[in-house]
Amino acid sequence: MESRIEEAIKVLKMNDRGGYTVPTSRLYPYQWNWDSGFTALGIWHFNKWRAWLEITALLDAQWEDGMIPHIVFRQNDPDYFPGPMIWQTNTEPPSSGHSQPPVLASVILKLVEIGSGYDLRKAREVFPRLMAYHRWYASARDPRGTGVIGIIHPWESGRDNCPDWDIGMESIEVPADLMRYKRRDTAHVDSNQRPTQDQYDRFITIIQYGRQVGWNHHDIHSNGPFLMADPGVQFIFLRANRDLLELARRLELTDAYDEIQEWIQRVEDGCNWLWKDDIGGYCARDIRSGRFSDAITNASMLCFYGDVGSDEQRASMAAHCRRILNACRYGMPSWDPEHSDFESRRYWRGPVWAIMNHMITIGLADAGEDELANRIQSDTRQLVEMNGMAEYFDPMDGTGLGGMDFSWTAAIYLDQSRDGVAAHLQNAS
Ligand code: 9WN
Repeated sequence: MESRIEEAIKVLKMNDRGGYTVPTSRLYPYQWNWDSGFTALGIWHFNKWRAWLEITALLDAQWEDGMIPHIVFRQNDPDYFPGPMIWQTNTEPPSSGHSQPPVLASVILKLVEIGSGYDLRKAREVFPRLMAYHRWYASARDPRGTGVIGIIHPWESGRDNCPDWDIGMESIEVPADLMRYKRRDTAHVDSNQRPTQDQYDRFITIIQYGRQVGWNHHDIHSNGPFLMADPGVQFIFLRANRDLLELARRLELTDAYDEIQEWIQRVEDGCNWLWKDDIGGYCARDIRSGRFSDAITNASMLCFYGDVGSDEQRASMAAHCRRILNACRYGMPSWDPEHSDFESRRYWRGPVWAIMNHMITIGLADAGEDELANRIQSDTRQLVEMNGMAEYFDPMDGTGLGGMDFSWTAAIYLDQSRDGVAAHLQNAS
């Protein structure tokens, strides 16, 4: 029988479209930003130059202002909605109009840490692009320098239909002249596992607004239909800045230190704005109204990855982690299973995601929370070993859900099994 390692390598090769990797065929037929970051990490274990090609292909789509878009459309594919004609960003290559969680610097630092001179050389080549990307995040997503990063579309969080966004989504008025459109996702995946129609209308309303203002990000931040603080993007950006600083040190790029240190300080200071006292944890928050979401998610749990909080705050988050893990069979669910809005199979409203587990595990291990880190790492492994490379998993019974043969799940599995991959490649040669 084919081992899961062989299967994971096969999935990544199968999803290779010649220089970039799709998350899975049909459902997601383009290159996605954070998917490609994690995917490069997995590919690296069996093909180093191809892993770097994944990264440079993504960077090839970087906008002049530094933004790395969330989707790069290298061809038109009728299987996905909304495609390039809907976004109308007028970029080469065509791309969507906002970004995604900025994981790239952290992935690149990892490749440098486990790699060789080749990786260091490639990292040097892309370093200015990473600086431009972080500069864009720090200005376009926090133009007033508050330290709180605002996302302008739930898709920018990568956690599309999480209840975190319900407050921000409620206040979006769907215009009478909303473009007519036909969804494609529900033709590939059971609609019970996907966002609802009402949510889609609001997703498209934000895109229509972006188009109307020519994707002017300062306008969208000030006046757009949606602006929320996401613990996920906040902590991932903070971690990415810390990792970028470490990368600058390894590359001896001293000129970059001050600017990166400023970003770190500001974003670190901003994190407390996401602390909700009565929950005793970090929650998403609407930037304009100040209203909080009211549950702990897998993104809240990235506080350790961002390395934030007082001793009391950390203790409270670790206690939430323990409680949530006790409430489900496989952690870390994307929404608190003890909250009434929990849905174990609906996308980001409950299911477990391997990439989130990967970052949560790193953070918990860094914080010395080894027991929690081990539990989550072992759950991720078990889920893949039992049910293969699914897009996401039911935290109650482990069922694999969404798209199958999914690149980032395969990539995280390979990264977790790196010794096994090396042995496998040796046997195969
Ligand atoms: C919209 C590709 C992407 C992931 C996101 C995930 C989902 C897209 C969609 O798929 O989002 O970007 O159409 O549902 O939520 O995190 O990057 O895998």
